[in-house]
Amino acid sequence: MDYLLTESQIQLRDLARRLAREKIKPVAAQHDREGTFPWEIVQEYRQAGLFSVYIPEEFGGTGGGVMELVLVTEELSRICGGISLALAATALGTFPILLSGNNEQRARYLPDLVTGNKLAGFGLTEPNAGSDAGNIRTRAVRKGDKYILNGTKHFITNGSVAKIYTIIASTDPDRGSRGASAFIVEEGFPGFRYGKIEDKLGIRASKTSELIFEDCEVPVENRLGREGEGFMVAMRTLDRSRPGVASQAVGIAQGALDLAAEYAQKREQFGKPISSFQGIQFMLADMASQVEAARALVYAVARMIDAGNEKVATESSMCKLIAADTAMRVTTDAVQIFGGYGYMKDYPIEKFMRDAKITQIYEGTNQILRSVVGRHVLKGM
Ligand code: COS
Repeated sequence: MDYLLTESQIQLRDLARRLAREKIKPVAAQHDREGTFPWEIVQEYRQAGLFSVYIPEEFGGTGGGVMELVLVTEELSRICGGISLALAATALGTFPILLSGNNEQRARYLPDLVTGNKLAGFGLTEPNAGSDAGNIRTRAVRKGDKYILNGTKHFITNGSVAKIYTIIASTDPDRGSRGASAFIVEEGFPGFRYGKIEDKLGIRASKTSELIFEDCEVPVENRLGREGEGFMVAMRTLDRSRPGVASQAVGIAQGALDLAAEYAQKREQFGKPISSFQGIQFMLADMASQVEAARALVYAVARMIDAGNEKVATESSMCKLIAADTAMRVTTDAVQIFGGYGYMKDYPIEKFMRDAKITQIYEGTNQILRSVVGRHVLKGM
């Protein structure tokens, strides 16, 4: 489908596509198997300037927006949904600084993020505050010119490989979500350490860890926005990052479709390629149509955000849930087309199904996103 991309968007998409095929494809299976972090690919992202694509020119970026980020994330995820995350999760950790940082904070942190010299992460989730993001227990108590943080964040993408984290902590527990505040925390701040590194079903080339704060000292000037604005910082961030997850899902689905279509033409049964059977053709047709529908919605929402719309929670939730459900369905069907071989680790397709699953879970489970959309629908009535 022709999405009327600009010349520079086409060039960017093609650059990411080439990088993914030439650099990521040869190492994806090994990183997945061994659960290792792809530093050599991060270096490729840096050299290609991919960390800068969604950052405005005034902060050293190339002036693109969410649309550029989704184009790149989709192409990288088409080859490996895990390796794409070093970049996509850095964007998630950078959005709060872009959206809510003051001039001094932006000047201090963005130069290392725009080049990818440092990776970023976003610390909202806790063991008892996942979907119920307003229920965070990590405390931040002001003492003079510092805040003292205590608590544990978990399931943090880029945890242990990022150097800069946006952390949501409560400065006033009595006020619930209105008592949350956001802080920029650097690796190396006293009292901050990493805990458990997770062993995951999919996206195994991405690191996911606990962040532990024990009397962690954070300078007051690292608070993002005012006290009590942390929940809003988190929600505004997620509104802009969910299309990124959606594009990861579209990429994974497209990658699985590519492999299934290729395999169907090679695999022979009953003396013919299985692609000659209508049963398989119908499956491929449904998969391709669903991927295209999801992509169209993701691009529309990305463009809506880039055009400056502030109220995008509903649309951003819609595109993430549609794309993630599409990825799960399409990758499952792709495994089906591979038959028994699809179930074996000797073939690359089962990884796509494992990688797809997380897109229905993180940055808002698809159930939470349905309740965001549902509330909007009911309000309209
Ligand atoms: N943009 C701006 N403001 C928002 C917002 C958004 N997208 N969503 C909520 N808010 C505001 C509300 O307007 C409300 O403000 P007031 O207190 O001034 O009225 C406040 O935030 C609290 O909102 P609400 O009452 O809707 O909060 P709930 O606790 O009921 O839940 C959900 C909100 C469920 C939507 C939120 O907790 C959520 O998104 N959870 C999923 C979190 C998530 O994605 N976790 C994954 C880990 S992060 S990688």
